[in-house]
Amino acid sequence: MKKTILVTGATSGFGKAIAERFAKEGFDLCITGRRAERLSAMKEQLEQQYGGKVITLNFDVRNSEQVAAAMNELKQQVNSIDILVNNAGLASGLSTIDEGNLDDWEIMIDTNLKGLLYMTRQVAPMMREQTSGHIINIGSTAGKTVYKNGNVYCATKFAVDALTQATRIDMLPYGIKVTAINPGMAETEFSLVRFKGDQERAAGMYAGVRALQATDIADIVWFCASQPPHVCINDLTVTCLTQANSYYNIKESERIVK
Ligand code: NDP
Ligand code: 8X3
Repeated sequence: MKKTILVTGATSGFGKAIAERFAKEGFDLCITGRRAERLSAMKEQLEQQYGGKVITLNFDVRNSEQVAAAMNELKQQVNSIDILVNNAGLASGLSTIDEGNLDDWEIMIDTNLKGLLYMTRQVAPMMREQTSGHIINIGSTAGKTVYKNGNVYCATKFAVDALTQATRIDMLPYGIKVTAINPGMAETEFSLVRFKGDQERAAGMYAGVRALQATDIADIVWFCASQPPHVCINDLTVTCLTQANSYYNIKESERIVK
């Protein structure tokens, strides 16, 4: 029987690349996001290209009622959810704690932390009933090492790390795998969102750097999901070659090459 993967935040970046990768591997997909037109375009393209079923669910992960309604709708359409990728997330702004914007803080906490919780709360009982499944949380190097001005974003990703560990313990009796993938700097719409549409500032983040690409992360998610049944990758941190952690990184031109 075909397997189903549910990917949150599939309209862009990692989520989109993960959805495409798993469609190619023969999975049925459930893809979510707020931008409905992008979801529809992906459904049309991926169903045509790979032949699997693509269900689109258009909701905001910050809204627990919308999450519950969407998951109830999904339960009518699929027999099981084999993999949940909690990917939807964002950084909003970059400033010191004393000058932080409260709206930015709410958005990041509500999306990265509460959104992930709402999704997990809906899907984990289904996986418990199945006594199988895999929850993959997209954390960050920002959840391993804090950096200047990253305060609240880092805190949400430290929380993702803690919740991944806790969920793994809670799901242990049911044969459910729980994995965190923690990418470093990657070229997606992330910086455009963080800097609220400032294209020049966003592009500056990746200037002179060969940053991770969304497809790199999709390959890693596939690697984690395609291990034998007895193997669970707990935690995987990945950066581009010129980044040591979320604090130390150099430009490509600073790399010593012979
Ligand atoms: P993108 O901005 O390219 O993608 C973010 C996705 O999240 C979009 O599909 C967006 O969909 C969705 N999303 C955001 N807010 C909501 C919401 N309230 N409800 C539903 N969906 C939402 O960024 P990335 O692909 O880079 O980010 C994906 C994840 O990876 C995030 O959790 C991010 O923190 C993490 N990450 C990113 C890194 C990077 O450098 N790029 C590095 C490490 C981790 P829509 O707007 O349509 O709702
Ligand atoms: C995204 C990577 O370094 O901008 O999580 O926080 S970073």
